This record gives sequence, structure tokens and C-alpha cells, in this order.
Amino acid sequence: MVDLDVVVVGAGFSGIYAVHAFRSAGLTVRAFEAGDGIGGTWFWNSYPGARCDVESKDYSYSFSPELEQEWSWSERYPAQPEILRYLNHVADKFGLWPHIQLNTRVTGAGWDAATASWRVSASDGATLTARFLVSAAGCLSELQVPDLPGLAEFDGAWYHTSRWPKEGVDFAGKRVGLVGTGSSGIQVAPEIAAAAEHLYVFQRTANFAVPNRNRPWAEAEERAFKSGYREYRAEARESFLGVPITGTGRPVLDEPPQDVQRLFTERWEAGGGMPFLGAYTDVLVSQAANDVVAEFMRDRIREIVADPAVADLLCPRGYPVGAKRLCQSDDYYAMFNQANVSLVDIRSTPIESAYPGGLKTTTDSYDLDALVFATGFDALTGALFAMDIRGAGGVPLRSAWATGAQTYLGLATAGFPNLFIITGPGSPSVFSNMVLSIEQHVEWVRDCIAWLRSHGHATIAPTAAAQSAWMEHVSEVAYATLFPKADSWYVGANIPGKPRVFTSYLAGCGPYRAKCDAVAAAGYEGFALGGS
Ligand code: NA7
Repeated sequence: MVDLDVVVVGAGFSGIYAVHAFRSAGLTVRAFEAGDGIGGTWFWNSYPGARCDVESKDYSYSFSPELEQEWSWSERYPAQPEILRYLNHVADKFGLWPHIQLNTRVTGAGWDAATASWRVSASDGATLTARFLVSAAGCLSELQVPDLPGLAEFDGAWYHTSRWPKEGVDFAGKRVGLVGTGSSGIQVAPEIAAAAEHLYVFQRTANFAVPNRNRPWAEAEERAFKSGYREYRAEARESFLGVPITGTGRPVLDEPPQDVQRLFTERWEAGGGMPFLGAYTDVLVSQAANDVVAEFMRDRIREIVADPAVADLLCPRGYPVGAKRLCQSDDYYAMFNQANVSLVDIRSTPIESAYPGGLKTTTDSYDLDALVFATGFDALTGALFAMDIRGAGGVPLRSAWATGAQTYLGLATAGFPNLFIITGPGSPSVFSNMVLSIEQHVEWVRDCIAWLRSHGHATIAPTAAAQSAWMEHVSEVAYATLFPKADSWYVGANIPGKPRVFTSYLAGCGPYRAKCDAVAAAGYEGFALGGS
């Protein structure tokens, strides 16, 4: 006798919707969530300045027209506390709380062929069995802190942006060191600089950041937009990124330079990253085209930052714009004009160690009262490996993916029957509007489970052949672009020893959805079905 139909790991956007969708389909479900609240990414990343880089109207569930109409976003880009309030509202509205167990981490999951079920162990000591295991553990949840000699001896407090104290941190009168200048570092820096006596930004790689032009969402604008929400969502689902954006449909290299400057200037003034990278067809496939955008952005940095030496150090070079996640901020570059902010180049003079009073680079010492690490995550695979999943024959997922993640459609992996991964490697995932991608995956899994039941099948797993053909296709699409060229978390380059592979699917959300639907319509082509 199996305890549950489905165990869901995590209660962020994915887990919350999975609980709702599976329950609505008549399945018994329990979600385990390590945090003491729901929200996933938006629960953990509560550092000051945390904000989504996708607009509120897009970064929200589309499954309920009623929810869509009743919830009102206050700003163009939603800040972390507002997203968290939204997710709690969703859990209240759809009665999900009884099916979510907080403060509980899944510590192990093993496939038992004899009972065709997963035996799941949790940090509260409980074990239970479920027909299906659905990972909604997130792409960016396993944080990484650099292995810095002397950190344990540092006298001050140190923080990672992804484990920010809920009571907040008072930096008044403090000398603060910030390590990391990705999206998190760029968002938190101006907030720290506004409070601290001095902020030292330790930069290893300069990043491109475009303005948000964030603003309140006026009531009249919201009303007008919402009258066409359904049509907008339909367009979003079929779009490339899960967000409809307007490009010229032409290559930048064929355009008169003054037209290019005019369009980029318009988009810079309008704010947002996607309209920028999507303005022309060749920006993410041709280095020469990419250089045009990169130079436009470097010119803006040189305009904003008063000290030419600091501006020069902030100008990203050596990788294509967009190949590391394009950051968004209205005030990061201007912050360097403040007298209490210094930029430290740790590319040429790396940090060697921490000492009780601060950080030492190869050439200088910096006395600090607090340290903030915005050093990112073991992305895409980190959270899956952390829970020790063992498939058929007891094979650990970590071993099966030793040379890089292997999935079929990003949804499932050979040798791990009845395991589904929401927005995992092999799917558009982090290259899309995550909320719509999550909905598509959850609904596909829900329909798959219903189909298996109605057709008398107990198990499903991809065939090795279908999986390797899919990963080859993923790779072929990716390596025709500039994305794999940067040392980014997209390729695992930020984690020492991690195999360097690009596993996200870049052919676009619309075509990907069509492919998943076609596989289902063909009786789950590429999957082996078993048992009864
Ligand atoms: P990211 O984008 O991975 O950025 C991490 C930053 O930390 C980046 O600037 C790194 O430099 C730097 N880093 C990482 N390890 C070190 C060490 N050991 N020493 C110095 N500097 C280091 O993480 P975020 O949290 O900002 O953003 C993650 C995603 O969340 C983001 O892309 C959005 O999708 C939302 P590097 O570039 O590796 O030289």
C-alpha cells in the first residue's frame, strides 16, 4: 500500500502550483518545504533590493483568470516582499496549506521497483511512499559561499544574499565588503551603500546591467491591460521567452548605425533586459552583432560613472552580452559616484583570505565590519543532488549525471521511473518566464499521470535513446548561439569541478510546448511504460 500519489519537493512557484493542479486532478499530494514559509526563491532571497527582472504582469500565474483579475501588483517589476505576499494569497485562496509541510527537507528518495513507488525520507525523520516524485526544488536554490581561508576567524557578521536574516541587517556606521556582482550583488549594493559608512564592492567580473525604469503600476493602466489578459497570456505561451516582446525581425548588422542607436536608446529609456536582447535577430548568435550592443552599453556606463578609471573597470569585456544573465538596475552604476563606495578589482588582485578585521587581496588589506556574499548558486542540478535521489538499481542521480545533466524534454531522466523535474535541465527553464514554464510542466505531468492511470500503466521513464537524442538536440541549438561562451552558472562554470555543459533548451517556449504536447499525443513517445 503506497501512502500518496505524489510527493512534491519544494513549495515555491512550482511546488505551490503542483499541489493545486495535482489535487484538482484528484491525486493525493504532500509538498515538503525546507523553509518556514512558502515561496522558494522568493522566500530565501529576502535581501534588501531583491526584485524580479520579469514584469509583474508576466511573472504571475495564468491558470486562474479570477486570480489574475483580483490580484493587483503595485509596481512594474515586483519586489520580493510583494511576490511573497502573492504566493501566500494563492495558497490561502486555493486551500493549499494542509498539503504543504514546512520546515522539512527531503533528505533521500529511493525507487523501489517491487512496489513501483518512491520511498522518501524527510528531515523530520519520517519516511513515506509515493507513486510519483516531483522535484519543484528550483534552479537556483543550492547556494554557494566561496571557500575563503580565514572566514571562520572573521570578527564581523557575514551573510549570503540567499539566506538573509528575516529581521534585516543594520549596516549604519559599518564598513561592508560585498563579494559578487551578478543580479543579486547589483541589486543589494545600492541598498547597502545607502546605509553603510563605506561599501567595498569586490568585483571579479564586470556585468552588464540595463535600467529597470521601475514605476508604480497605475490603476488605469492596470485596468486597461487586464481587459485583454487572456489574449495576452495566449500570446505569451506561444512566444519565445514566455513574454511577448517586439523585435525588429532584422539583423543589427544590416541596419544603418543611426537607426540602431535610436532603437537602443529608446529601449534603454524604456527599461528591461529582454526587449534589449530581442531587438534584433543576430544579437545572441553573432559576436559582431553582440559587440554592437555591448559597446552601446559600455557607452552608457561611461556616461553615468564620473571617474573614468572606475567606469572602465565597470565596463564588461571578454564575453557576449546576455551570455551571463543580463542584470537590471536603476541605480547600480550611479552608486559608484558616491564618496562612500569603492570598487575593488579582484580579477587582477584576487582575494587571498579573510582575517579577523577584514579581507586581504594579493596587494591590499580592507578593514571591514561585515561581509556580504552575493556569490550565487550551484544552479540547475545542485538542489537535485542535495536530496540524494536513487533510481532503478540504487543508482544515485549524481552518478547518472556525472558528466552533466541528462533528461528527456527536461521533464524526466532515464533510470529514474516516475520522477518528474519541474523546469529542470533540458527545458527552457531559466531562459524563459519561469512562471509560465512552471505551469506548462506541471500541467504536462498532471496529464501524464492521468493518462498512465487511464491506460493501466504504473511506471514511466524515458528511454536512453530518446534522452540522448534530446540532449544532442538541446546541445546543437545551444552551441549555435553565444550563450555557452561565458563562464556563467548557465554552464556550471561558477562551481569548481562541475562539468561544463550547457543544458537549457533555447529553441523557444512555444516550439518546446508543441514538442511536449506532440510526445503526449503520440502516447508518450520516447518513454518506456511499465507495470499495472
Ligand atoms: P551569479 O549570477 O552567479 O553571480 C555571482 C557573482 O559572484 C558573480 O559576480 C561571480 O563572479 C561572483 N563570485 C562567485 N564566486 C566568487 C568567488 N569565489 N570570488 C569572487 N567572486 C565570486 O549569482 P546571483 O545570485 O547574482 O544571481 C543568480 C541568478 O538569480 C541571476 O542570474 C538571476 O537569474 C537571478 P564571476 O562572474 O563568476 O567572475
